[in-house]
Amino acid sequence: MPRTLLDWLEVKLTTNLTQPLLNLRVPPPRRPGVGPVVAWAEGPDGEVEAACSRGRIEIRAVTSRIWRVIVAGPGTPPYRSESVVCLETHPLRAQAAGGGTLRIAGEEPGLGALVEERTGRLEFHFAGRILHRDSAPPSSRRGWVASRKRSPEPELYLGFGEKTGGLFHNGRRRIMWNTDNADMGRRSDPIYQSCPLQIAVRSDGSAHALFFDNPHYAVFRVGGEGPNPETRYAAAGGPLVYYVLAGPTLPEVLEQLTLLTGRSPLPPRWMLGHHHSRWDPEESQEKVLATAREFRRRGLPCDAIHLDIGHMEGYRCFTWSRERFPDPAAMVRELHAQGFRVIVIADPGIKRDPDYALYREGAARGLLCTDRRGRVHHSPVWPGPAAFPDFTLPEARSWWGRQFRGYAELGIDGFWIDMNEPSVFTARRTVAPGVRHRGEAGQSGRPGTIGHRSVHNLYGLLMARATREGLDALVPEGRPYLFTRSGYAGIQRYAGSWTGDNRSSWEHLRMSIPMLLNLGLSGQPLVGPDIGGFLGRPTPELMARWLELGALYPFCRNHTSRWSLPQEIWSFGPDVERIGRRYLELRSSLLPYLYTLAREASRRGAPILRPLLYEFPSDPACQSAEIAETQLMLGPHLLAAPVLAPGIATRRIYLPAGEYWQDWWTGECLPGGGHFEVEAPLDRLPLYVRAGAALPLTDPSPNSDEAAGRPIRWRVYPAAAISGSLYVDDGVSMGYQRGECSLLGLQGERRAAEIRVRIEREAGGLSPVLVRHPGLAVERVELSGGTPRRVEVDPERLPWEGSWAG
Ligand code: MIG
Repeated sequence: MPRTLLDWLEVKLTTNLTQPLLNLRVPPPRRPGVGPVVAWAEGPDGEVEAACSRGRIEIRAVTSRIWRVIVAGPGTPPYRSESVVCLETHPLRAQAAGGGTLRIAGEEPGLGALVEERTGRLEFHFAGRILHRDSAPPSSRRGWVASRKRSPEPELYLGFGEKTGGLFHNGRRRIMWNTDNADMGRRSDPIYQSCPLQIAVRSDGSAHALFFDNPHYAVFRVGGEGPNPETRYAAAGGPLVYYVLAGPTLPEVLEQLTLLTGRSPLPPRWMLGHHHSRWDPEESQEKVLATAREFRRRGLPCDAIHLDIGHMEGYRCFTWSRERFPDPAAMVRELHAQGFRVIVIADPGIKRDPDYALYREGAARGLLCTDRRGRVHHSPVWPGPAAFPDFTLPEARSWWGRQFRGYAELGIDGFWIDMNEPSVFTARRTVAPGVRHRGEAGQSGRPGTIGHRSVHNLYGLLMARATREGLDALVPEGRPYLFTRSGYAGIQRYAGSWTGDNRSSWEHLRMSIPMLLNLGLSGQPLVGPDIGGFLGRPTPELMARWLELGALYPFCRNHTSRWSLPQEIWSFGPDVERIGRRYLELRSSLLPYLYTLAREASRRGAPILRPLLYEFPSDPACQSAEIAETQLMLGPHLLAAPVLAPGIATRRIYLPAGEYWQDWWTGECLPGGGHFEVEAPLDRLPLYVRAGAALPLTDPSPNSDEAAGRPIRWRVYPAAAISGSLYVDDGVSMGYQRGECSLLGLQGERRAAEIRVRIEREAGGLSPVLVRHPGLAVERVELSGGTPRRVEVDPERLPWEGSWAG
């Protein structure tokens, strides 16, 4: 058999067969419930505590609309979270309600719970409707914990972080076990990240969610499509903990989730530009510089160049190959001079090599994961046998964080952390369950006593935390960018994500939409897959379509594997290059809008890419899978309906109700609330602006720094009500935290033949009009589809007022 075929078979067998079997854990069919309530009381922090015959139930209001339930049984350890950062408590009251139930109420009228005293089963209701009720008593004991909940109404289920397949999880099994699935497809589960978050959306568009905060291996049997869907959840360790996020709208669910698990900090503006990457077996300084020069020579927008593991000396992290990267400082200088930022990869596997200082130090100081007997554990990865930092240990985290000093001194601008499931080259694809971690002081009685299984799903999150904290200490006044492959709920506090090793196929192009939408709904706004696909070679047609959609990904990076051919935009011929240029320029001109969206995500948790139902919750068409999975909103104003199959020149699209939608390319206005067959030749991404939008735009530039030096045009799409916002700051420093920023709101209305707009400062200390700093100036407000006859704007004063008489 040819070698490549053998390799392929091996990957298939280990990832699709052996790996799931070796990691599989099957919840027992039934476990005894927590037992009848024997006593209850209101606790000192306003929580309600019910003592049951086999454990206890604690209910606490974190905010008036976020309630936490802990069911602790015999032998379950205390609850501790790496994910939740909000520790407020609001008072709850308990009251016997007759019929053997206990009624629990808090500050939010209409949100409450009933406890069935005979069984400990809970029912939650909000605004006169039942959210869910336990269909079996909650169970929490040593070993597995379990919960079953039924909804009285049909629901669509979203969330669960990074998953392949479709947007809705109804009827699916969802496994929480971070896995380097080297050959993922529509049905692969689990993959790199875990997020035990189930969002429910009802037919009227109302939304609520359950977040089961538990990093153990867990299985969801997600409720199906019937009238009373039941979701079964079980995790291989306790206690049973879940948060009820009451909504009642999707934006509020996101606000609640990200209040709880934290928000993605404002990225540097250049992060929103176009990134280029390649895992090149012959990666070298010369090749990197040649690629960068080619981008500039061709005038294609590009903001960042990424270095993969080929830059290291024998895959030793934090080293440079002397032969291939003889002068990294000179390389970084030249890249910076050409307007590129530089991103470098880091892997957790530390080569077993007594001459490698990092390994020696990690081993000597006890900062590496061990086996049961306390000896350093090794598993094979790229450098051969390697050891793994014990990121559960605070000293190991700060040690790891300090390793980035050399990169920081060179001026490296960002980092990607990979292989942090952790992924190893054995049939199990991760380190053995016998591997031990030490944890925070006091977390385990003795050092080295936390089994890997209890922290496996946290390894990527903790590596991201270590890296983020290290970078923040090394570059306190900057915003070094970090993104990760593995993660757990809350990862957005430390890092953005890319979605791992996809394929150059139409299926993966299509799958990227629901994947990114669900990541966004799980609290992660800054996400993107490898544009063009990591494994395999896209046809020119697929590459063109991917560049069109990719221009709207929050994280826009072209990346490919060592087994693929070069995937630079120009390597597919002049047609693809022309199309690539057009869409990268589109992205570049949208930068003020994208940056405003990233700022909104950092404040309220709102995703950048949104399913249509986020913006149009009560439009039933937006809940149909076909529309919800193949169309998307970029923020509140732009709707795209990308082409996701070969050989297509027109596509059927749905435009939700609204005054009109304006075609980005032709300016034609289509009425809202209907299906249309629209032109979609190879160079056309169907893209529409919502009536009433005020879209901040700029002229396309080779990189975002230059774009930021250009004036902003605020384009108004007239409608009865007009609104938009614009956030500006210097894009790179932490000055925005001291008020060196400006958030402007544009409001307007159309009355008869006149359109009036008014711009006001909503936050921040800078007036972008008065401070004529490049990139902070709004040059003009323009009207889409016409030239105003009269514009009354006083550019020297805020608020602005302008009007068009037409
Ligand atoms: O085992 O660093 O997903 O983006 O190029 C492969 C080499 C290791 C996997 C990442 C991919 C990266 C590659 N890495």
